[in-house]
Amino acid sequence: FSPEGFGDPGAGPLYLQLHRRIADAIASGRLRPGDSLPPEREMAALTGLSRVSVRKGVEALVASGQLVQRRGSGTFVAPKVERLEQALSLLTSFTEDMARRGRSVESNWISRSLHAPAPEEVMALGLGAGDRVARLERVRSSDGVPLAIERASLPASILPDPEGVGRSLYEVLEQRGLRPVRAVQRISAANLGARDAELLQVTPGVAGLKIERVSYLPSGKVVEFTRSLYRGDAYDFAVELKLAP
Ligand code: 16G
Repeated sequence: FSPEGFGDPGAGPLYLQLHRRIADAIASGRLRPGDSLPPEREMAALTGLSRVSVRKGVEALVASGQLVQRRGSGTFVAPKVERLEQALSLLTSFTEDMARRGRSVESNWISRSLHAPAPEEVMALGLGAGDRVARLERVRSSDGVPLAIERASLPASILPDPEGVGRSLYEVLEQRGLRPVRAVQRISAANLGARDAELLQVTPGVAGLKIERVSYLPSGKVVEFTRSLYRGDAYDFAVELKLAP
């Protein structure tokens, strides 16, 4: 960051010039994913621009996803996220999806324990009076990049020991002969709130995909009711369509 070159008549508004300069530095690799940017005040002093121009330039790069702002810790070059194409017609687990792509899987547990069910869990899981629910909450990452937050609820009759789930929920269900064979999934748009954005290491307010999956045993019994938030900048969901009869 230096004052040279700013203010060229004809080069457009100052904030756009800063925007271009940072975007060029990212494109050329001079600024790398994860690098931190100086605080606004310092950038203003280094470039001779006003703090308002610096803020506007940085905000535009945050909005386009090139920079990420994290509460309390500053502004960083966004990690490089490779978009993943995910088939919508196959009932697979996160662990299987990543293994098939030859990618690593990391799960950061937020919680896994038994609870009295909330009304929507009673409805979705078809629970009776006094039934308990196992809740698994985790951030799913691959190759070091957080991709989704998953909040799964299962009847305690299916998963009485949520602490026993290590790497893969579906692996545990499979071992017990309780692997789901059918699921209904709903996808909708969501802007990520402050806490979820922090867990996914993105800027609060960016677009995410809310996915609800209810999966079933061959008997028709519900196995899981999972609410997930997937990063909008990391996933493309694809499905094959056939001619309507
Ligand atoms: C997938 C499922 C989720 C399931 C999980 C099990 C979606 C949107 N969600 O992420 O419902 O609980 O896989 O994964 O696809 P695991 O066996 O790796 O724990």
